[in-house]
Amino acid sequence: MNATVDRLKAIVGPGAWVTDPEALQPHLTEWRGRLHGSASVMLLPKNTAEVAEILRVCASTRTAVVPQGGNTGMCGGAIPDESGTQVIVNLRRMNRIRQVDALNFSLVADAGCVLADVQAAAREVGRMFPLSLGGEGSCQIGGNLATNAGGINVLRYGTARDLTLGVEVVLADGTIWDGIRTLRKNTAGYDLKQLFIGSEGTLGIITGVAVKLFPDPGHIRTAFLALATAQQAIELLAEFRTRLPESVQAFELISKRALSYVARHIPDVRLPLDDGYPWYVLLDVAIPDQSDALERLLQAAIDRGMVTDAVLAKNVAEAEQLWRVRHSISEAEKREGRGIKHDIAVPIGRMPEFLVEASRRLTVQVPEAIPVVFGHVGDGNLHYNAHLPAALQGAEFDRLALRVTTVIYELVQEVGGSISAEHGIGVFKRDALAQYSDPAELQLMRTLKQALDPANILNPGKVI
Ligand code: FAD
Ligand code: 2HG
Ligand code: ZN
Repeated sequence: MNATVDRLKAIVGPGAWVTDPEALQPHLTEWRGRLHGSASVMLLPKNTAEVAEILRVCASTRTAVVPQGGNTGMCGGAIPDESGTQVIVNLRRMNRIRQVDALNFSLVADAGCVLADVQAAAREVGRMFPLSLGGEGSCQIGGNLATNAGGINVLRYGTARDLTLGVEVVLADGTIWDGIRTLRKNTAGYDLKQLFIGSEGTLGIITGVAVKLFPDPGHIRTAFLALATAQQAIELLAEFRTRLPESVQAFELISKRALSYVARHIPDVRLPLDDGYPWYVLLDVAIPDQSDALERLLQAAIDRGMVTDAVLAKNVAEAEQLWRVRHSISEAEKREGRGIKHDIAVPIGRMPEFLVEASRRLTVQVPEAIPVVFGHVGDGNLHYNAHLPAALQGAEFDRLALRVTTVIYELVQEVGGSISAEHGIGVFKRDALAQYSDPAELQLMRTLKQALDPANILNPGKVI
């Protein structure tokens, strides 16, 4: 092992590897501290050729590699196992914007570019890169593609998969596949980029990306609403989408408990409305500055009893304050204690029924569970998280947590949903994927893994 590590260090050169335990520490655990691994070295390659050389050495020595971006992932996919034999390849030094083409509405970048920097590069040429999520100041565009990230603007612009035009990938044997294309149409054979998007580092290391840009949507109006039922939120969404076609960019659902956790744990965030209402919606609509269409729609909804109370941001600073509330939920939940996360997708029309039935079953089957629900309701994506009383620890916690998860995932199956909408599988959901997938689907995934990584050196133990 030591000889291999020496060879790998020599590839990246002095200053571009980490073995010091203290410096390694943040890279050996995920942000909630739920998983702790060990690694012989973390390598920080500066270009694709170095990544290829690293994988050639790892393939010949059968050394396992864990690709790592900003380490903001939710499923433990970027964390090495406990053996101490795995090597982390962190892409953070590969942070060059390679090309921005305003006329072609495209951008090409190294995979290690931070998402916020990609957004900024697009803005500089009057364009917009719409992928946006709470971790955007730390996560990398390569990590976003590797997890097929979603976030708040999927409703209008799609997921990372929809936003990708091409990828550059280093394969398990060190071969570089230059799949960087900035074309809107390309039917020359299989669409190979799709294999790597959402593969969480198990099929190749993404070293470069080509993504779609969009026209600047112009003026965005942001509103925070209180509602009596989730059903009203779904109906309101359909109405807004019909009355303001192609304008609704974000439509987030927040439960009373999620909001109350923010109030309890995030001191510098001010709640726009009292936290006593059952449900809240936070929405972004792209409409011209002088238009009062949003006000009129909201007033009509209030008059019909669809919306109980509403706050409209008067300027960008107020809109940012409203979004801070939403983006603080994960941190607030973390401070509340150990949560049980379920990042599920359900058909939007069945969401109200899902919410009522999930709550009913949990009350009967695991009365200790405290649901903390929020999510990107416009995409049918709920974060149906749950907490258990703090007194429950160890095996007792694990037993009840499994029961909660089983209740939720079984219902997800029944309504034709998915156990992972946008966070991926990693290690946390690997067993659930095996349990809830169609056997043919799983076998196809194994066949792909075997074909692309026969020695199983790419992020072993993750996804399948
Ligand atoms: P990492 O966490 O480093 O890695 C994630 C996985 O991708 C791992 O399996 C890793 O091995 C693999 N990987 C990373 N880089 C590469 C690469 N270059 N090539 C191959 N494999 C690679 N996600 C959403 O979808 N929507 C949200 O709204 C959202 N909100 C979030 C809010 C907060 C506060 C946080 C902390 C996270 C949030 N996330 C959200 C999670 C999201 O999936 C990640 O933030 C992001 O997409 C992962 O990027 P990363 O660079 O941090 O990847
Ligand atoms: C979000 O939408 C993220 O804020 C995180 O996807 C969800 O913490 C979660 O469960
Ligand atoms: Zn989310």
